[in-house]
Amino acid sequence: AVPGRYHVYAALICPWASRALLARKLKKLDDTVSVSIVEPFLTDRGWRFGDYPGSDRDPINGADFLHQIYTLADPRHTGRATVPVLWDKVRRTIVNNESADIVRILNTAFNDFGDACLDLYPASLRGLIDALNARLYEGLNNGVYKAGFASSQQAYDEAVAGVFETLDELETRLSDARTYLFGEKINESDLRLFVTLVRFDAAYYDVFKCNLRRLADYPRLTAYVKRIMGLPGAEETVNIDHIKQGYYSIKALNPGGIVPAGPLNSL
Ligand SMILES: N[C@@H](CCC(=O)N[C@@H](CS)C(=O)NCC(=O)O)C(=O)O
Repeated sequence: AVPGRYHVYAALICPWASRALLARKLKKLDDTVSVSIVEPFLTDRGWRFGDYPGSDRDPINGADFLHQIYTLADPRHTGRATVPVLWDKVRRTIVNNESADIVRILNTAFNDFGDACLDLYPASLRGLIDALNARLYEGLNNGVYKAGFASSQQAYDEAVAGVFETLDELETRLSDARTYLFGEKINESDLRLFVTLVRFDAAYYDVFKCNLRRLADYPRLTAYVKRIMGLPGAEETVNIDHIKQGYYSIKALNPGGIVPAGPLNSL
């Protein structure tokens, strides 16, 4: 991999895209892999580039909508156009559009240019990381979406119970004063947990009805989120305005489109 060849298309509302953005920052790849951020509202035609504060135009392909990037890569593409996208400027195509893969690509493919000492998926922990990732996905990353988009009371009840069981468990896990989920070194499980926690009070608590407790009610998880926010560059991957604008623009969940004023002190 060479500097300048690759580009990430991302949305700051999107937790999946944000884990790729956070990996890029922590691996110190700002100058190696460029980024464009779409506007926070998912339109009828999908993600759009534009002038909303904190968003970008597309300097690479001049696209107005993300689906144009997918069509450039494959003219027959008709499916969803999701973020994140890792784009190859030389071959003019999509390298990968799965955030889990993109995090691992950023972790290993650019070590001549970024921080080679940081390993987000160390070989000795892979089994444990995979197992925790699965738990985080089920209970939190996807758990909040299952609660938010539940179409029956029972599905909602089950999902929301799972969300708070997972949060309780993680609060306990951090009770031995460890810095990160696996001790003193951050890895990809932390990235996955962080992106969901950082959206919790501003979006999931209300829009997704995950309102048994706030993140702010979990002292250790709150401190953990602030700790990761304090890592160089991490804060640039978090935009509470985009998160609120994005989630509250989901018509099925918030037909009037009103974005609430609070919460105050949301990180
Ligand atoms: N498998 C993807 C999922 C990404 C994803 O679901 N992105 C959502 C935003 S959070 C998206 O772009 N949705 C666009 C659409 O549904 O049209 C990943 O983890 O990278």
